[in-house]
Amino acid sequence: MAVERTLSIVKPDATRRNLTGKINARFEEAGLRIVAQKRIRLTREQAEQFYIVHAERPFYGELVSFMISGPVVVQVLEGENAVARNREIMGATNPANAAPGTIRKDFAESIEANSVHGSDSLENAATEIAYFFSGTEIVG
Ligand code: RTP
Ligand code: MG
Repeated sequence: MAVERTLSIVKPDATRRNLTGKINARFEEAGLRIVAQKRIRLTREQAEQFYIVHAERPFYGELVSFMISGPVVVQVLEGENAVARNREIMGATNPANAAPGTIRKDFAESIEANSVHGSDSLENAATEIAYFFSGTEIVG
């Protein structure tokens, strides 16, 4: 296994309920290191571009509106097999299908307001990290 970096976003439903620390603890307890982090408000254009692969999906408009409905915390997680490991810690997209002990099972409100985003491949992770962070903002 290789040390990887992945992009994580604590979504507006989670920042609104003050869950950033609890979610970060899940990452750290699982051996992932938060090597960059900032709390921002996405612009509509940023959210549209970030989720552009879903542009044709019926939920795209609602997803963009949700992602700009409050602050998000964008972060870079680093560790062994970080992309897949983070997806395990997050759990399934729909919290009803998420495994016990995952972030989405324990915190998500719905299939849309599901508390966290995580990159789904190493290639997408690199693109998504560069979307939010410059090299000097990431301290491994
Ligand atoms: P993410 O990209 O946020 O890490 O989530 P994911 O891979 O588990 O799910 P994906 O299929 O990429 O969907 C992106 C986000 O869109 C919202 N969604 N809403 N209403 C719906 O049926 C629906 N389906 C997906 C969720 O916020 C999901 O995380
Ligand atoms: Mg996805």
